Amino acid sequence: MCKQNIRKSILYSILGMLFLASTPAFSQVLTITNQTTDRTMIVNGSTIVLDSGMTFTSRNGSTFRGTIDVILDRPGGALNEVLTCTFAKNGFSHNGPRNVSSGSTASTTLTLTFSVATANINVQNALQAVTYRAFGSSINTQKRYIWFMVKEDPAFNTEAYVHADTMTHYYQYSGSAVTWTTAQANAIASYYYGMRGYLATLTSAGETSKIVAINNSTGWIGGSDDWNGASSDGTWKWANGPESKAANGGTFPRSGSAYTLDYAYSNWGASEPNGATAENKLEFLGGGTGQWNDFADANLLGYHTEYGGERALLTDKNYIGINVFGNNSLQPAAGF
Ligand SMILES: [Ca+2]
Ligand SMILES: [Ca+2]
Ligand SMILES: [Ca+2]
Repeated sequence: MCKQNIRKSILYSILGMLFLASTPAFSQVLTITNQTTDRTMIVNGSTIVLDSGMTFTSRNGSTFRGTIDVILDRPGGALNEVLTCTFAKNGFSHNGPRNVSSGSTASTTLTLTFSVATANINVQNALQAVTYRAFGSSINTQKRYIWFMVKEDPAFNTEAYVHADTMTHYYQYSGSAVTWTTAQANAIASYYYGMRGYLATLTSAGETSKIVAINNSTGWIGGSDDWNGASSDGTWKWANGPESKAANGGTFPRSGSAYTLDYAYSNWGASEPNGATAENKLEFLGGGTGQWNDFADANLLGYHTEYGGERALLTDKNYIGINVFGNNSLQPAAGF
């Protein structure tokens, strides 16, 4: 190796190390201290702060740009409810107060917008200043759920990808070698930024390029053609994620001609799929252009998890619960 090539290879190793060092871990960025203890709202009583202990750390560890949705799920009833935020700072805005009128079962979203790179402490202060109040003439004690979904501006975070649904999606690779079925169970059991995980669903060349750029490793993704046993062989669907809820269950090429396609995009390798009923799960082939292979479920591979388009589940406890009580009757006695 000549001197120049040695220098080059050292440079590449340093760049490689920098790249690895700059890939943030998928630790939760937003913690809710009140997530295991439901809050209490006395109808017509004082406004409550949702969580004065909430913490926030962005993926880069110091600053954040983007939006955070605070979503109130409402069971209806004769109450008016308001979400808003009392924090103010240049570069920060929100669409509050968000009012839900009496009788409506619609959920409502307070969106906190950080239009410039903002120090994490200010984002945290804004989250700690989100308030809730219920008022009206009657009581609906069904629990309210307030969810948080963080959407980083993709121009600020090159890892994020703006999906066709206009949401920012994130992709995480796990190197632990498991079957497709285990990989899917693991993906669905994970959540991030308030979003449910699922085995990646790749519906455009742009989305494929994003995974290739982030982590071009061989692994399971979310397609399957045995969703109805052997009788569905040859008809491929996205088996999880928002795509699986499309009109035809998430069909993509090559699917049988009897099926209408939900998604036009596919990225099969040459002569794939070739496994008939012996290969019914979708493998992303690393190191190249992200082509696909149909492969048997029992093969042990890493897997690509995607987050975006689906909210975290109740079991994730990624919410604040609020119990609404009447002024005199249903609230717990002092000391409880
Ligand atoms: Ca996707
Ligand atoms: Ca098959
Ligand atoms: Ca194959």
